[in-house]
Order: sequence, then structure tokens, then C-alpha cells
Amino acid sequence: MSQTLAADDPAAPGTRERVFSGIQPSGASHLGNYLGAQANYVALQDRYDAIYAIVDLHALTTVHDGETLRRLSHEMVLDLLAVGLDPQRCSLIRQSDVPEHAELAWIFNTCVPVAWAERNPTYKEARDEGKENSVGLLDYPVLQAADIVLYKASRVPVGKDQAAHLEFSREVVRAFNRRYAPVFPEPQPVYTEAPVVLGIDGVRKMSKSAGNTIPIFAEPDEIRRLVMSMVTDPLRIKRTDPGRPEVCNVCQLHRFFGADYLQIQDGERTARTGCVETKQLLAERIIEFFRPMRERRAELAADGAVVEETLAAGADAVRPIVDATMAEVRDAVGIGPRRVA
Ligand code: AQP
Repeated sequence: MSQTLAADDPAAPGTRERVFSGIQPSGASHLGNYLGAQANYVALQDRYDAIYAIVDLHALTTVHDGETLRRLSHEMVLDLLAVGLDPQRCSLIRQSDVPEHAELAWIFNTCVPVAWAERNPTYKEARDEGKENSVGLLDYPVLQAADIVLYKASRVPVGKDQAAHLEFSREVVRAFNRRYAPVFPEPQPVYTEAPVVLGIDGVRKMSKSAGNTIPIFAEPDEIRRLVMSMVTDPLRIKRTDPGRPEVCNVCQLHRFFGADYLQIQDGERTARTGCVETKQLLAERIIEFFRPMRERRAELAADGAVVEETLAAGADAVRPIVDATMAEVRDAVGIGPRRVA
């Protein structure tokens, strides 16, 4: 599978730009997470100074049981190691191990007009559905901005669903820099070739909270069951009806699991093949693609220490970066003891 990398991708160690991205431990990693973001996390770790975070403070907006959140955070570290993150080549951190994420978010809160925060699409959606929302849900794009620029990251590998949030992060940075001093760079997204991956319902974004995911580390039979339940072209009723691969989520996903996807799509378009066989093939290809990662994950899970050791090393590695940024920020805004110049 190929990724779209930034054209001016610097390679020389020592002159590397920094990338940062966060993933919520709000459930099991799914195809959308992998195709939209995790594949690029792995691809970028050799070319950039890469920091990836399990953003457990964000997950507090949706996961409301302490034991569950701890377990999900642990599982997400295993997922990221299994897909190919190497703690020797990147820093893997737990957001709550670095309290400055929350401190910087608070400082940004004082720079962000309420009207900007109220544009947050996730908040608006939940409000329009009549859900009771926390201030945290309204405010989480501000925390997201703080997550990124605490490390002065200039590149952010994220799925295309995050485009608006990245634009918001840039606005936050501009607001801070304008008010105080030009402390932060404006972060830019780095996308893979994948579009926003749709869920098995074929309508909504594949999302842990929507319950429409294909978890990449699910057991093979579970992956088969989920793929077979995917909604395809709703106008293809009979086996002999021609299909429309451009609206069929199964056909679209084939793009990422084999070079012959155009042939597969042609088979659907001409009704040479049926949806059932196209789904069966996709399920087997997904299972095969993730098999080595699943095996690696099982090995890692058997090692009782690897997760906490990885996170402790990550927290140590980022500490000097965090201290340097926050010293500049505290100086600029006028909090904490004055530093001797
Ligand atoms: N469907 C998707 N298509 C492409 N990229 C996606 N990402 C998530 N879903 C898709 C990307 O995965 C990274 C980590 O996402 P996250 O878990 O931190 O937050 P999210 O986008 O909110 O993911 P979910 O599954 O939808 O979580 P819940 O339901 O808990 O909110 C991000 O880079 C994201 O772009």
C-alpha cells in the first residue's frame, strides 16, 4: 500500500521536521484508523522526528469507566507497535503522562473565541442529535491544537476526516502568536491516499463510536462476518444487475488490498462477479494483510512489560522538548517564575 508523503519530505537526520499525531484509546483500531493514519505513522517514522500519542485525555469525552480506559490505552499501544511503530525510531507517549498538554490547552482556551469553539462539527452534530454534551467535547479541538504544537510539530499524519480540525489548530496558533509572540509553527496535515473510510453501513465514517468498524486485529472469522455484512451498491438487487463500484464500499476497499482492484471493480460493473464473492475475496485479503501484524501483536501482548516500558521511554524522550516549549510559552504569557535570561 502506498502513502502520499509530503513532496519536500526531509530525510537528513539532525535537520528533521517533527511530526506528531494522536489516536484516541476509545476502542479497537479499525481499517479507517489504519488506512487513514496509522500507515503513515509507520511510513514517516524514518524521515521525521516522530512523536505519536495515545490521547487518553481526549478519550475521557466518551469513555467513562477508569478500568476500561486503562485497558483501551494499553491495547492501543499494542496495536501501534504491532502495525510497525518502532520505539527506537519514534516516541510513543500517553498524553496524560505529559500534563503540559492540558496546561497549554488552557492557555489556548483563553485565546479562542467561544464562537470558534462552537463551530466544532462533532459538537454540533451531537448537539443537533439532542445529546447532552460536556465542555470537554466542545473544547477538544483546542486540546488537539495543544497536543500538536507542544512539540512544535509542523506535520500531522491524520485521516482526511481531520482536515477541519487541522485548519482549526492553525487558527489557534495564529491567535496565540498574534497576541504574544511567534512561538509556534502552523501545522500541516499529511494524508495517505485513502479517502475517509466508510463503515460497514456504507454511509457513515468508519468510527469506533458509530459501532460500524472492521477492527484490524479481530479474529479472522469476525473479520469475515463483518465484511460479509457490509452494505454494497443499494441498486444492485439481483446477481445479474450491473453494480456501481464507485458507490460500493467493498469495491472501494479493494483498492488497498491488491493491485487487481480495477479488474475486481470491472467484474462488479459488468455483473461478471457477484457481491458475495467480492466480499469473500476482500475478507481473505484483509485477513492476510494483517496476519503478520496480528501475530506480532500476540507476541507483544504476552510480554507483560513492553507497553509501560515503551511509554516510559517515550515520556523521557519528549521531556526536553516539552520543557523548552513551555518555558517559552510561560515567558510569553507571563506565568510562573521569570527565567533568568
Ligand atoms: N474512517 C476513517 N477514515 C480515515 N481516517 C480515519 N481515522 C479515524 N477514522 C477514520 C483517523 O484515525 C486517526 C485516529 O483517530 P481517533 O481514534 O483518534 O479519532 P477519530 O477520528 O474520532 O476515530 P474514531 O474511530 O471515529 O473514534 P471515535 O469514534 O472514538 O471518535 C485520526 O488521524 C483519524 O483521522
